[in-house]
Amino acid sequence: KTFLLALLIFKAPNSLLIDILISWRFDCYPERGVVVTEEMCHARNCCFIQNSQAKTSGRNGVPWCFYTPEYPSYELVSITDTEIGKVGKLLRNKKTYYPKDIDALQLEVLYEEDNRLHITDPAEKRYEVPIDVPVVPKTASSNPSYTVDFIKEPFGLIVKRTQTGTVLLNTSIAPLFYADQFLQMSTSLPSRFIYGLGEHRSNFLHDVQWNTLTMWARDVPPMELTNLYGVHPFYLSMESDGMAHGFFMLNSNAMDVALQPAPALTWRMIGGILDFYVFLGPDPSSVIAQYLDVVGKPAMPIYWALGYHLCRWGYKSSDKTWNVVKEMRNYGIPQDVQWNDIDYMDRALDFTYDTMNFSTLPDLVKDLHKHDQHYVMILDPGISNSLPSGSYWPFDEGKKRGIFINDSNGDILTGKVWPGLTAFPDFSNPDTHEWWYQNLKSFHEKVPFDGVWIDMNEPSNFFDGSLNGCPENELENPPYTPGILGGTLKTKTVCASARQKISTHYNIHNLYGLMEAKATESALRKITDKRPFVISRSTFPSQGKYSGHWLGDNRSQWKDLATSIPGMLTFNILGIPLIGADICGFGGSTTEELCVRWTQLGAFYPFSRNHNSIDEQDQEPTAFSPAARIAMKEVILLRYSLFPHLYTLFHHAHISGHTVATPLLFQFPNDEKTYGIDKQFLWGKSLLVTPVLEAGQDYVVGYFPKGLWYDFHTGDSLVSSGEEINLQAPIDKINLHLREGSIIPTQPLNLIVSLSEDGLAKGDLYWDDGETLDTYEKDQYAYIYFTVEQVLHNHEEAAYITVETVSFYGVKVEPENVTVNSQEAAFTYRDNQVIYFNIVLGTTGYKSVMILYILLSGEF
Ligand SMILES: *[C@@H]1O[C@H](CO)[C@@H](O)[C@H](O)[C@H]1NC(C)=O
Ligand SMILES: *[C@@H]1O[C@H](CO)[C@@H](O)[C@H](O)[C@H]1NC(C)=O
Ligand SMILES: *[C@@H]1O[C@H](CO)[C@@H](O)[C@H](O)[C@H]1NC(C)=O
Ligand SMILES: *[C@@H]1O[C@H](CO)[C@@H](O)[C@H](O)[C@H]1NC(C)=O
Ligand SMILES: CC(=O)N[C@H]1CO[C@H](CO)[C@@H](O)[C@@H]1O
Repeated sequence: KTFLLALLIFKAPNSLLIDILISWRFDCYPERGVVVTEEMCHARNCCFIQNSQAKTSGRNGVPWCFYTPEYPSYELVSITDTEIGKVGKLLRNKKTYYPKDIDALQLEVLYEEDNRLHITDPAEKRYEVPIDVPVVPKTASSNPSYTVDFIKEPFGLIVKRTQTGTVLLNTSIAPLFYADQFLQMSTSLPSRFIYGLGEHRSNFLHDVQWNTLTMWARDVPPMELTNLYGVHPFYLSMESDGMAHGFFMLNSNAMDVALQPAPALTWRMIGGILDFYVFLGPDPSSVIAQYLDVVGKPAMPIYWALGYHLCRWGYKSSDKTWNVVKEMRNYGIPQDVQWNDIDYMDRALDFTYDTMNFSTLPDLVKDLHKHDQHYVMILDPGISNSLPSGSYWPFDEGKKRGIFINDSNGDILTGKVWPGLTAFPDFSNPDTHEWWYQNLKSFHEKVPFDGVWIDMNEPSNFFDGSLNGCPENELENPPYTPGILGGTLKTKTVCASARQKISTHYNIHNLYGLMEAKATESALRKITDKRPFVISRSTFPSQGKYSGHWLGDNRSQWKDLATSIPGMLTFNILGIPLIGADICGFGGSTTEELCVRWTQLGAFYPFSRNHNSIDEQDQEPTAFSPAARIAMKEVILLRYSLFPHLYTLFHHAHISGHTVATPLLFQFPNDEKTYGIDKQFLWGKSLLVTPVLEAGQDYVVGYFPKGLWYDFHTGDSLVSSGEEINLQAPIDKINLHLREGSIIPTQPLNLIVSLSEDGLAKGDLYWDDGETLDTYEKDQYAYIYFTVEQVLHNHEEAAYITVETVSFYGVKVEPENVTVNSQEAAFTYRDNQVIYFNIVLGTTGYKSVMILYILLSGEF
């Protein structure tokens, strides 16, 4: 028998051989909570070697039960060329150990673009993820940067990068499974450097030491090794030579993604089809842009979204909320947005407010608007179903229109959330979107909110399944259940067998947050006729088109401060750049020092909100000592000064699929030392943020990739050979450095120019009215590109802009005079090679042009 032979091989007394093989063992018994025995393993025709490193099989250890190299799988029986690639036919003639194998598969290989390969299986009529992806072109890309080869039997697929020969995918390393409720495909990885695969709490760089990441949207305070709120089956992987590729599995079913040290990865999904894309980059930023070409680029945020947001659960009254706003004003601390958590609602009911304790809410919102501030409140999907008939329109009308999720008997499914027993809107039904819009619209007439925070949309349920539990069937108890927290699909959500318009909940659970965000976004467009502001807890690929995200219910502790950076970076590569953690932490009480450090880091979250839980100590900036308050105010002001730059970065995310908060490795892909960095990050290409992440520190060690850097605050230069540098970091300072060769616009409009060794620099500014929909698409914007071509002159074109000051960093010799458009300008030159001067020059209106020639003259 095959497995006996394999056993002999694996038991060869060559320890090196065994070591290598261990990392290449692919788990034949991934079921959780099972201690696999030899008999159980042999029943699956697999090899059994008990290993002391692993306590149980599955989850996170060396598998005891694993496939032999010749384990039966599909056979490729034909492959032919088509206009756009190839079609093949796969047949299986030996059953697997999961029910309902699909014996015949069609394989479609689509050479969609030079840097995008798409492989799918269109044969069987099965559930497919309902998100828009690009239409398959009619003809194949003319110059693909990849090759695709096949292994006939057992079937395998090999994708290589043409230029280097690097193997990006090799699926012949383990058998392909394709049963009704169990799809499994493994691939080798070209390196251990792999990123993405959200939403999990981990380092930015995933660990490949037997690390299984489970995906199933779930309400749980973030912790390691569990499935969290969102689902993102996308990874970015580094190759050698700084090249990178990406992989997107377009599947929304519950799944495990198992990483192992070979390095290799296994997709294990319990439904849908095999439909995936490979993005060839070749640099990491291009990989992300290519991924976002498929799922959709993020929306351009409304300008005030960039501001400082304040929120907490437990303000208890609108007057209390109002006082917070007034105190912020009194201390002159910038605040653009005030939020409320569920306490504003009457008995936690959506689309109501408590007319006793929140009686002044409409006035508060008017007052915010008068001060050019904005208001955002929470909404949960659960709609109370137990009020007297005729007293709660959202439920009565929803029931009438049949827009709620039904149980498998066809009755409205009853769950439990904050208001008690609830029904859940079925956002896969377009009628639900209309009903949701009408609810939002009539609430907006009472409380003219500016944005919506959608929470609890995994959807979260205080029952497992429903009030009446769930039936026993193959959807609730699939043959294989991924490593979901709680052990079953229904844990803390609705039954998998519940019925929704387009499919069973089993298939579309992970899309609940996306579909609710879509409904909310389109409702807000109609109500406000401005760019919608939506923040969602649960997310799925393409979410960035509709909403931002916050990192969930993190705690007020130093560790959570640090892990917010990997969370933020991961969501940036997943196309949801409007992201941040709750500043100062949500659960638990913060300390003053932690809150100051968190406000400093939070000033560099693309989405910057301080949010606190109920019954914890206050943590608004106004709640602390004068010294702490001032430190927080300073860094919030620093954020505000950088808005022109931040807004421009969001523009590039919207138009070109760039990241806003950027991992260092994206800018330095040839420097392997950057691959694991997640205690520092960049804004865009050039602004390096090095926060303090530990208690009691007045210095911080940061890595500086090779090159010339400038201290953003002083202009002092620093030359790094690619080394770690000790930086002073007193409690009132966050370290910020500007990479050579950049021009950063700050407000009021000042240009900060950091010259390269050769005296070059460039930068840009995107500017519009900050709120009109589709300004870029409608040509209602100014885009200004700044370049310094030589140290001696700077040339800019501008519109609707007044440039007031300019600073150049790295001017080696003091010029004799400075002229701006032939007018002499008074300037200040400092010993640290910084020159600073005022100019006032501007134009009004879009499409007008301002030309600015700056001449630094002297003996250089
Ligand atoms: C793909 O994997 C198989 C099985 O491990 C191996 O024999 C083969 O050499 C690999 N192919 C390539 C191109 O790496
Ligand atoms: C309003 O506030 C009071 C005092 O905090 C509290 O006792 C009461 O329960 C609140 N009312 C509602 C409806 O929440
Ligand atoms: C749920 O039940 C209602 C009432 O019978 C019906 O109108 C609606 O179409 C059902 N929805 C689904 C998705 O089955
Ligand atoms: C600036 O200095 C240069 C020489 O360094 C000189 O030629 C030029 O006339 C000066 N311009 C003005 C406006 O003083
Ligand atoms: C601050 C913090 O701990 N952030 C973590 C919160 O949880 C998310 C997952 O939702 C992680 O990605 C963050 O790193």
